[in-house]
Amino acid sequence: MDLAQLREACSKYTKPAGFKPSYGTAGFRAEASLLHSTVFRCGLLMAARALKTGAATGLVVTASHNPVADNGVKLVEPTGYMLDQSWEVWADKLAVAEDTDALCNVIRELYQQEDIPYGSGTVMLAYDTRPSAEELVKAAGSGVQALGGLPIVCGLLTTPQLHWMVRHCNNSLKHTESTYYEEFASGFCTLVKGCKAEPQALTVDCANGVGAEALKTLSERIGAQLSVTLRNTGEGGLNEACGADYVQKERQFPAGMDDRQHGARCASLDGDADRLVYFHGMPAGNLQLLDGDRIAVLAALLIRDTLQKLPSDLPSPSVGIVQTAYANGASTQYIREQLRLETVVTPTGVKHLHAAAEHFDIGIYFEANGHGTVLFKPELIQRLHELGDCHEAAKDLLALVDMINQAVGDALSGILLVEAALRRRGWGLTEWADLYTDLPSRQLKTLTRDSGRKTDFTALQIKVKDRSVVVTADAETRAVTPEGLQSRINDSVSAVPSGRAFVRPSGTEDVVRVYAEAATQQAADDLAAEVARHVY
Ligand code: 16G
Ligand code: ZN
Repeated sequence: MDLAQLREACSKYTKPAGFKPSYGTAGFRAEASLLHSTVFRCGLLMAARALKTGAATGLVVTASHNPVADNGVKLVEPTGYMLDQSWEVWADKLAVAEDTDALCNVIRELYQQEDIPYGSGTVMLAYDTRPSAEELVKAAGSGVQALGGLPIVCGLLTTPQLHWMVRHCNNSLKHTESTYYEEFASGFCTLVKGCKAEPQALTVDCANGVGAEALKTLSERIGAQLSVTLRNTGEGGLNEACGADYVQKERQFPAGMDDRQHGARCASLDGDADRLVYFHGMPAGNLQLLDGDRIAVLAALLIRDTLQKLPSDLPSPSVGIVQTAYANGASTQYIREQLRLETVVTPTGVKHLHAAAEHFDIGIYFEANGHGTVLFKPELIQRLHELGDCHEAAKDLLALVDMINQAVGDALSGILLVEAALRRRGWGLTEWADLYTDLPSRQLKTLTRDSGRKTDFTALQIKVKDRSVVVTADAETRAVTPEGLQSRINDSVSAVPSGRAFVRPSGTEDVVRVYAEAATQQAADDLAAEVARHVY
């Protein structure tokens, strides 16, 4: 490490006074103009991580579903997974270092404690469509170079594409954007080959984000086997009244989409295309949401159908589904009782679900918000390869491995997975939705005591001085502090038929979130409001 070069580079990216960024659930996010020093320091971090692991790492400049004025970073391990949790503390320490001296001290401490070898680490960089991207990517690159590393700018990509590229690069596989499309397209075409059902028209809300271009390219590669029409491809504001987060939380049709006629098949991506939800219009103009829970169930059905066709003398792989406390209780019941599969609940955030899914031969993980994927253990993939070309089922499972991003949740993979699963069953969204009926639920992030309008939850605010006073356990289903909070929640829940509720501090916003579920919508709304009042 050249100290003089490091000091000089650090002094060009000073941290705004009083700005205290924190790594949060999935990286840093803030108003873009505040982030130059943070992103520069993430460049330093990932160059060091590349040296420590002896492999390329990655960094994506994106703020996912946040408004266009925000930006952020997501950090990628050599495996393509998210930054190892043991290094989040270094990310935080670097990000909050007040000045160049303090920053150089943290770097020194990092090198000593982690025993970082000298050399040049490679960091692959990508960015989404935000106008602040160019400057921030430059800052990230300068951070990498300040530690003598090599930044490789891979360009405008979805977050999952960069995760996929880093993983493929470190596995010595072809890792161009074009290979990504080829592998996904070929996996999909194998799975739908011979299907009697015709491709169904799908309209996709691309959140005016980076997913629009990527999905266009992918669907062109696939050709007639996939029939998609793209909306919100950049003509409107990024994530503005559109995208997966909006549709899932607001239960509203996205801007520019009037596909309200009963049954029209629609889907939404989020701003960096790592989340996906499906929906369709119901009579009376209502929207029915098919969320991450339902994608997990559909994936499980497809996998079960395929595994049943494998030769019976093979040991059957373990299959499990990982959810969070936000998963609708009806989905968990369906998975356990109808699919007879194991379910595991973890705290919110892909890093937790991903780790739990790795315990299964086939681990399906999805958050209700549409973030998730299906992981296949390398040993299983090896066994499937050994079965060779003579088993259709093995070929189909290997096609799934090609088509499903093995690094991280990917909305493009998700679309192919859903479309292949529906087509193989000859189903529409109605049959998929009819598998089970969601329990009515309500999410609140805000509530003011004096709002008075019990059901207008968008206007409500939970005012907590410090969200960290709420500490949870048991995968966020139990509040450990403040004292007495959980017993008040228990009292409220026990009075409500099929009631369930929990509170947790958000990892991405300065709020406490409340979730409640009950036999009727009114009961779920009332329970959420009551639990929210306990949080004061
Ligand atoms: C981040 C997470 C997402 C999680 C959300 C929760 C990743 C890549 N993203 O967007 O999985 O659902 O945070 O947000 O892990 P919250 O903590 O504000 O509720
Ligand atoms: Zn996202």
